[in-house]
This record gives sequence, C-alpha cells and structure tokens, in this order.
Amino acid sequence: MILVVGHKNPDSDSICGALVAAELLKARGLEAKAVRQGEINRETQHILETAGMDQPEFCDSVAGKKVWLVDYTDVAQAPDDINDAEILGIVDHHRLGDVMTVNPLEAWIWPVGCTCTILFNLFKMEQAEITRPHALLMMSAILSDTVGFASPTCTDKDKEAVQQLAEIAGVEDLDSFIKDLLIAKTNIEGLSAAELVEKDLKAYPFNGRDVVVGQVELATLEQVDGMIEALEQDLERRCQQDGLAFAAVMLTDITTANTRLLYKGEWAEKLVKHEVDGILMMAETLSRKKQGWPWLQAELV
Ligand SMILES: [Mn+2]
Repeated sequence: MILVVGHKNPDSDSICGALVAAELLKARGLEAKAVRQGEINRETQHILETAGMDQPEFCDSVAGKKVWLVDYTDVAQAPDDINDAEILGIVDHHRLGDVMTVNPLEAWIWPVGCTCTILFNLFKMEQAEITRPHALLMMSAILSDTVGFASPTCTDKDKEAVQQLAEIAGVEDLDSFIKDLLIAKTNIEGLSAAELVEKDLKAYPFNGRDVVVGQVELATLEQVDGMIEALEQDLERRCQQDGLAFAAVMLTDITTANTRLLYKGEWAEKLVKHEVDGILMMAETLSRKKQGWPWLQAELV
C-alpha cells in the first residue's frame, strides 16, 4: 500500500492532489491511499462537498511505509518520521526542498500554479480516465492555488487544465464556480487568532534558524480589524515557545492583492524601516511563494 500524503496544515491542493494522485496510482494497478496530516480547512470542505468526496483519513506517521509526496519536498512539511519511510514519488510545484531518498524515485516537479495541473497532465499522458468528482477536485485546487487565475504563479498550463476539467465536470458557469470557491476560501468567521495564524502556516529553515510565515486570504482587510493585537501576541508566543527567529502572517486582500504583514521575533527589527505609521503593507503581493517569501528572504539575510 502506497500512502499519498500532502503537507502539514493541508490546503486544498494538498488534499485534492493526494486524492487525485492516489487515483492515478490505482489506475496504474497499484494499491494507494490518500492521507492527510491535519484538519481540512473550510475551502477544502466546500470542495469535497461539491465533488461528493470524503476527506482522506488522518495519518501523521509513515515509518516503514511507501509514500508519495504531494505539494512539497521539504522535510519540515513532511510527517516527522519521513526519514524512516521510502519515498517512491513526488508531485510538486515548489522549489526543490531537502527530502532525501534511498532509491531512485519518480519526481514530477513543474513550475506551474498547482500540483493538480501536473496531475491532470499525467492523467492525460497515461490516458487514465478522469471521473467527474476527480475533475472537480483538480479544477478547484487549481483555482484555489491560483486565486481564480489572479496569482502571478498562474501559468497557461493551469488555465488550459481548468478549461478542460470544467468540460469534463460539466461546469458551465466558471465565474460563479470561482466566486463560491473564493467565498469559502476567505470565510474566517469565528476563528481565533491562533487558528488564523495556524490556518496556512509554513515553516522555513533559514540561515540556520527556524522561521514561520502564515497567510490568511481575505475578501477585505476589514475582516481582521480588531484582531491585530491578538494575532501579534500569537506570533510572539510562537517565537518564544518554538525558539523561532521570526514569525509572520501575511493578511492578503485577494481582491486588491494588498498584503499587510504582521511579524515578531529577534529578526523583526530588520523590517521596521518598511513600516508606514506602524503598518507594513506589501503592495501587489498575492503569492507567498513568488512574492512574500522571496522578499522576506532578501530582507532577513
Ligand atoms: Mn499547491
């Protein structure tokens, strides 16, 4: 049995991608099962409901197992005992991380907007059948990762995949499909400050220290009015508890691509010069991968 596992704090690509990759392996005649390392978010819940699919079962231990990784290649985002597993395959669209393998592996790493875009092309290459639920999973993940094609990470391959998948899934009104998805994506009602920071938090080892950067996608920054202090306190707490050099959360208005950065830690003083009236705005910043984290890396050196 091959376990197909997305990253910690799973986003929609990590969940949908794992489900779809497991399906691809099954189409090859292998035994495979998608698993998840954490709770699914509201957007993913919406996607699974739309597709009529169950969430993968929880599993954060893979020692002695055969695994495929979906949507990451960093040890920090893998199950803690990943070094005791056999990595057979990788499907990802991020920079190459630091996982190591014992044996040769199958790796599909493309610079596109979403893991599911790569998976869609693999299905086509292998002439495997794409069912309606799996088409819905893939197109939703692509639209989520590319924020409805608006992200600078979006490529023609992503647009082409969505177009063909929408046809397979019988989705005629793509605009309203995207709107429903983005409403689910930006629904933060009732979430605590800690839950918001945790929502899409990524750990990056940097200059020999640990750094975390979260991102909360919003329909308007007003959604977090009144929570700024609590969010900053939560970042401070994480720095102290986990010995982090820097902890930040990007509050991103996905309609205007404006991001407000909240940040704490020993390295925080390096960024103060960019504040205006005590607020650090990152203009034209929608993507943590392509814009937020590269900028931070340059500033934190
Ligand atoms: Mn992704």
